[in-house]
Amino acid sequence: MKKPALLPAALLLLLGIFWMSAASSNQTPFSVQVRTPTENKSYKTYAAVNGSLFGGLVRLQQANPNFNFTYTPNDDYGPFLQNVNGLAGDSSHYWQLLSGDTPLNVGMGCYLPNANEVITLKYTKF
Ligand code: B12
Repeated sequence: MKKPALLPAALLLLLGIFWMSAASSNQTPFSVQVRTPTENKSYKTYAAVNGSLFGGLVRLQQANPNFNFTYTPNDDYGPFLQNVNGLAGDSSHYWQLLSGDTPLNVGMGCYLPNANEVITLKYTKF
C-alpha cells in the first residue's frame, strides 16, 4: 500500500535535481593559477555564462582575501592586468595570461573562460 506514495516523492526529487542543475548552469566555473618564480597558487572562481575572465577575477577578489589584483583601463583592449597579490608589472616584467600553457590572444576583458578551464596569470620577463 505504501508504494504509490513513492512516485510523487521521486518526482519531487527529480524536479529538485533539475532545478539545481538549471540554477548552477548560470555559472562557468574555472581555476586561476598565479605563478611567479617563487610562488604557485591556485584558486577557484566562476564567470557568468559567456562572461569574461575579468568578471571571474573580480568575483574571486571579492570572495577571497588572499587574492587581489589591479588593472589599467585601455580604450582599445579593455583592462590591462597590472598587479597580482601585491606584485606589479614593471619595465622588464608583465602578467601574462594563459590557458594551460597557451597564451591568450585577447585581454582579460575580452576572454570568456570555458567551464573547468585553468587560467594562468604568470609573472613573465619581457
Ligand atoms: C607590445 C605589446 C605588448 C607588451 C606591452 C608593453 C610594452 N612594454 O611594450 C606586453 C608584452 C606587456 C603585452 C602584453 C599583452 N598583450 Co600585447 N601587444 C603588444 C603589441 C605587439 C604592440 C603594442 C604597442 O606597443 N603599440 C604602440 C603604442 C604606441 O600604442 P599604445 O596604445 O600605447 O600601446 C599600449 C597598449 O597596446 C598596451 N597593451 C599591449 N598589449 C595589451 C593587451 C591588453 C589586453 C591591454 C588592455 C593593453 C595592452 O601596452 C602598450 C604599451 O603601453 C600589440 C599588437 C599591435 N601590433 O598593436 C599587442 C596586443 C595589444 N596585445 C595583446 C594581448 C592579447 C596581450 C596579452 C593579453 C597577452 C597575454 N596572453 O598575456 C598581454 C596583456 C596581459 C595583461 N597583463 O593584461 C593583443 C590585444 C588583443 C585584445 N583584443 O585584447 C594585441 C592586439 C596583439 C594581438 N593578439 O593581436 N603586449
